[in-house]
Amino acid sequence: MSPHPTSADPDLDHDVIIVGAGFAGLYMLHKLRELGFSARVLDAASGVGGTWFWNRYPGARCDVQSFDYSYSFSEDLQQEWTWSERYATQPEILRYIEHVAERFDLNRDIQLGSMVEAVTFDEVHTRWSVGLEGGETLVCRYVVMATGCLSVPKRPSFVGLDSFEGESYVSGEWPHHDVDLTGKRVGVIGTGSTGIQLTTTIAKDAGELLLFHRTPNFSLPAQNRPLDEHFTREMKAGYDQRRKEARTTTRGYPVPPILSGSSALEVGAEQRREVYEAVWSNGGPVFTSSFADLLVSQEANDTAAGFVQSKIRAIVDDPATADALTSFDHPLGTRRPCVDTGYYETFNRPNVSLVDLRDDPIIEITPAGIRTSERSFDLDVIVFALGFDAMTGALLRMDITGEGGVKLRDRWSDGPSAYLGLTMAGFPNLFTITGPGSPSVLTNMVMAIEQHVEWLADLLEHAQREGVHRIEADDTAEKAWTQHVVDISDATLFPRANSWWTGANIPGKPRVFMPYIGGLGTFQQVLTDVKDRGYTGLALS
Ligand code: N01
Repeated sequence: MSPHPTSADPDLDHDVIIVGAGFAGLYMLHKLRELGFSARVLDAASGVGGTWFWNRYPGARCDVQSFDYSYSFSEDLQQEWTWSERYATQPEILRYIEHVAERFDLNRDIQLGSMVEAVTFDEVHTRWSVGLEGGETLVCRYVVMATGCLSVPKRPSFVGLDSFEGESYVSGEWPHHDVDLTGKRVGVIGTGSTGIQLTTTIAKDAGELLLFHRTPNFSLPAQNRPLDEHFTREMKAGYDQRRKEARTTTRGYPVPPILSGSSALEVGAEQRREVYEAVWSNGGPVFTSSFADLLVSQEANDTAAGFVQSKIRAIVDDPATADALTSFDHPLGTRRPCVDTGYYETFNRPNVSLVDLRDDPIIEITPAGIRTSERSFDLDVIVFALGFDAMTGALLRMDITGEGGVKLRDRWSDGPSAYLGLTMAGFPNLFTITGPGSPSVLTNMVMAIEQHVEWLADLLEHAQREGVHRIEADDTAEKAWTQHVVDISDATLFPRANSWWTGANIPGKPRVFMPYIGGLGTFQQVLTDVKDRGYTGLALS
């Protein structure tokens, strides 16, 4: 059994409380245990898995390739586990997470059914108290928020919502029992990654499916396929090398060699089209990496957007539906592109229709269905796929109080600010995994999580060794980093879109581009540099 630092302070229940039992919380627990810290994970859910526990709607699947969207910290684990498809389904990912929890004996330190409500700093004793729904309070030296970037669903707030007499479901709170949609008249609201996956899957069962669509999103073909033994053997033989390379990339996974890397405007139209065709056929979200300048030059972006539009038009039979699906209001890639298997083809089915909300918005939910400004739709089932209060939602849902009684909610009233996406001035010993200001959602989340967890574990070990009890971001360093995150996003096309990356999807949320756009590899260099220079920007005392 490893040493137990809490023995130095009998008033602590644990050295570290970790909030969240998803990919981040599990790895943080494992890492801290290895270092001899006592740690406990709290999660409101009845099982591990985080976002993959909750998002069990029909068709839920990851759009990062399965062999990349998985832990790299254990060579044994990655050799043992075999993915069945190029893009894993939610049930398979959840099985994987459950397997990891068992394999590394994590469950004994995970307390499920535990909703954290208040997290309060005690500046006299330099410790945090973590209050749970129901009254239990735990005291610890450090708090790690592994609360996820997409863990608070945007709930419907339509007029008349409660009057609906049929069944209704929120995608991020899908029930654990089977939902039989066979032959029913189903309305889906929302056409982000979730709505698109739902639509493609539900259309096969529903008697009639109406997709209520407001802003067209670009969707790219996954080109999903089963992974055969030969592929898996080859992949595993080079796994270690692939992961090493992944850590240096922008996206957190290697992109295929067909990508040209040059400017889209430096090549002729025919060569450009060949590149787009090749990347389209290869599939996945890497389409926006076809050329180096697609996300910084509108002119370059237009060439890619035009290609995708022509593909959609070639697939969708009904011209009015194709028009609605291709009237994009943002450059390709400035909202997270969706990745689909047959989304556009779905509109050629006789039981599927698109309801364009742009000129005919939803007015209310009625007992019978949905009423827009011009029409009424009778429905048996309504599915809300409205997205998430991303990146800050899970943190601000808790009442987090730092030094001097300052609330995180107040500190972030104009938008989030954090040093390296990890820690905030005035909130000593509190850390966020993949928080605002880190690459997180712009990359392969699992690699981003590992990067943050490993750096934080090193920091806590350093603090332990040096007798440091208090770690806090320097206000100036935090502001400088936050400004840098904004400045580099301003140099791109990203801020032009109303995306959840900017908070634009939540009424009243401050509009700030939240993730660090510089990429996982560049961020690693920043983290390494900060550490090598003795944790610059942090006050250790
Ligand atoms: O959410 P979204 P999501 N009336 O915010 C519409 C990850 N993810 O859950 O754009 C009518 O993208 C809204 O319309 P508009 C992935 O990172 C990954 O789909 O505001 N419509 C939009 O169409 C993804 O980017 C995977 O006009 C309303 C939709 O709801 C992120 O999660 C799978 C509305 C929300 O789209 C979020 O995706 C799933 C209203 N009042 C999710 N309010 C994979 O790995 C909202 N909408 C594949």
